[in-house]
Amino acid sequence: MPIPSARPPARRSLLKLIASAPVAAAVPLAAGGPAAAATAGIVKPLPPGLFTVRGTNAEADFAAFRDTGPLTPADRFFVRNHTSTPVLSETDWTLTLWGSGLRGRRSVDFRYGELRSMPSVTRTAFLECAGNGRSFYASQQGETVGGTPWTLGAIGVARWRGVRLAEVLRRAGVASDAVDVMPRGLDDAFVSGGVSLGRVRRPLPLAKAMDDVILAYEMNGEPLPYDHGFPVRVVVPSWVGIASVKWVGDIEVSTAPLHSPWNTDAYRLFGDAYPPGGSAPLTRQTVKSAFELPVHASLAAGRTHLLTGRSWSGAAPVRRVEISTDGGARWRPAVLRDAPRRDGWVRWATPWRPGRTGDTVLMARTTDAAGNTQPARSVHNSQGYLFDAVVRHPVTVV
Ligand SMILES: Nc1nc2c(c(=O)[nH]1)N[C@H]1C(S)=C(S)[C@@H](COP(=O)(O)O)O[C@H]1N2
Ligand SMILES: [Mo]
Repeated sequence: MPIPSARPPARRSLLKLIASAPVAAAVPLAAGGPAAAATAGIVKPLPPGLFTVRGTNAEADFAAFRDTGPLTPADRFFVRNHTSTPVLSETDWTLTLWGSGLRGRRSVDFRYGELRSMPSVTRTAFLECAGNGRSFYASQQGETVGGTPWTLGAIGVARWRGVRLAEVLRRAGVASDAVDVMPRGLDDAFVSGGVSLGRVRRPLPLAKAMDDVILAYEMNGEPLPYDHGFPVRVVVPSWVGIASVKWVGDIEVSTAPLHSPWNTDAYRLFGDAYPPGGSAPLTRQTVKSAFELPVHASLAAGRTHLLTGRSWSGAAPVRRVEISTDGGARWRPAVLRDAPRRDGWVRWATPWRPGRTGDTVLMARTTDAAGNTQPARSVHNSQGYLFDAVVRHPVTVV
């Protein structure tokens, strides 16, 4: 079997080897076990009740968040992989900072142990794919968009611990005229339409890098799982998930603006409402809400049900959540069960006692403290990013 010569064994994904083995040699395993995971290039089990596999990615089942607390357990956290999860070793790992934006242009290496011994920060923040909710452009607005057709499960909230990127940049000798940094992952190069775009990398303005960005080595008090970036990933609070580069191996620091396919052709808004070259590169996530209830759930008439869900926004803490149980004719406030926080989500609830049997549509509409309210319709963009409209959640009263 061909083994990529540029990669030492520690960097090679075991799963890729399994995935590329002849079918006849595959050992049958129960659904959700390693065999199911290997199909998607994801290490952790993906039980069907908790995940939907979408190509190389796994969407979390939002209804199943009902029995989780404010943090999303790592085994329930969505996975978005451009290729597949590399199984890396922390002892072989090095982070290299390099580029014109370092004083003297000399590159500086950091080992895992060095990062671990530096002052740490801990911060709770959601991580959400820019394409979360993308499928509703088609199903709800009748519009064509490209990309993974996520429903609302491409989000999770974790408590990240690591080192401030600002601290690492400072120790590496960031120059006063540096403007951009570009972290790059150690996963395989991403090939799109037969063309290699290179390894996943996305520029970040120095101002954001120096603000609240973390080089995280822990998720919810445990070392990062392989699928979420072990040994170290970038976490860029409130921004589109692509900014939070997993398995980071090097960071270019530059005195000139940086570009990659992930801030030029992708992760900008293109379409009738946008300039020909597209919008500026995406930064913050938009405002959203989701019910913790299966789509097309059956609910008994004449009984009181506790409808629950979660709301979040990349712009500001959540201020208000309104619920409609009649397809948007009337709205009432939901009770917020968490103190709204920046970069987090709030759990909410409202009792509902349906009278009449038949189909109806539940809706949740969130407003954040910056005054952003979920609109009835999202403005179309060809890659289906940043869906923010109120989602129609069909249920049947029986
Ligand atoms: N190296 C690398 N980093 C990456 C990606 C990737 O494929 N490779 N995917 C990005 C995207 S698009 C998202 S939404 C998040 C997903 O993080 P998660 O898989 O830990 O949920 O990681 C980002 N970082
Ligand atoms: Mo993403």
